[in-house]
Amino acid sequence: MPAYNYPKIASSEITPERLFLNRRHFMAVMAGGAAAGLVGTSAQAAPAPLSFTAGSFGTDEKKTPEKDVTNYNNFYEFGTGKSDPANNSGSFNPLPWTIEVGGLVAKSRTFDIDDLLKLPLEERVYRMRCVEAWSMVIPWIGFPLSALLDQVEPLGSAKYVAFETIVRPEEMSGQKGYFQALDWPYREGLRLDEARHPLTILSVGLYGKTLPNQNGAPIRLVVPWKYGFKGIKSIVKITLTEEQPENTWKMLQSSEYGFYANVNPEVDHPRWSQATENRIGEGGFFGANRRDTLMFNGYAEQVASLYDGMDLRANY
Ligand SMILES: Nc1nc2c(c(=O)[nH]1)N[C@H]1C(S)=C(S)[C@@H](COP(=O)(O)O)O[C@H]1N2
Ligand SMILES: [Mo]
Repeated sequence: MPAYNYPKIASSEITPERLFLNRRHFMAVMAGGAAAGLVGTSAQAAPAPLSFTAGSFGTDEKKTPEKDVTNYNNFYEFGTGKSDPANNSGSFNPLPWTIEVGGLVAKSRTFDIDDLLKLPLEERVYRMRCVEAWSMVIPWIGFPLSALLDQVEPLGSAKYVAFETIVRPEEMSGQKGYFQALDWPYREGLRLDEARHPLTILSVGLYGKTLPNQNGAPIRLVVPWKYGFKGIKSIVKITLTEEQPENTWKMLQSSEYGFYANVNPEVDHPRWSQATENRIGEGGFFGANRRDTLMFNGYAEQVASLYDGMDLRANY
């Protein structure tokens, strides 16, 4: 697949300072040009058509074109550049695939992706707002996370749900070599009531087909009222816990990224405003055409009550 060209935001604008003070990072940047040519491949199997019904909670805002949804990505396991995931994930094998679900549950169980694909699938057209202040509207296909949680029967002591991405350096170029951007596995977590909220889905597809590798094949989380980094990709493990789990971006820089990560235009990131966003495809990188960011990414009516009594200015 040819690399797509996008206006570049300097990485220093979006990534914690700490990364850029790291000598290993400079080495990786120097080596980047050569490496990109070696790992790029177009061997990826074509996403397959899925059957699904129209889901609830849709937005009728214009969908972001499929070529943008699948070529402008964050998936650091394949590199830190926006076109790295599309260019470097061609030899990643999302099948066969299993997800181990355990921890504080009555019936721990390993699910096969083939069985999950047999659940009733719905299309959910959701806004997605990245913490870097760009956004998209994406027609996901998936099922409510609660449908999977019901099958394992969480115990009364379970308060949180923790997620992990696969670690497979042989197929994930960002997980091998001298510079590695994050501590693997990529980790995320939700409070159990957030996880059970009907807006929260496990997605297995987009634009009518199974997920492309770069979007988190074969299964990823989508939580539309939170910043995009909560939407952990290529999940292999789900654990119900009593304590609040760790999450990757908070672990890397807790002064900039939190656990809740609810989209909130009134709480700026320490290094940039969260009041507005660039809807990809609308030319809003440099001031003109920027959209106002909505409280809870426009899903306040559905989710605000989850946070009654919490200080929303502090819960990033
Ligand atoms: N495993 C993993 N999941 C991840 C990421 C990542 O680097 N690794 N990036 C996150 C971020 S920051 C965003 S904005 C979304 C992007 O999803 P998309 O590329 O499908 O639009 O994936 C999230 N999930
Ligand atoms: Mo993001």
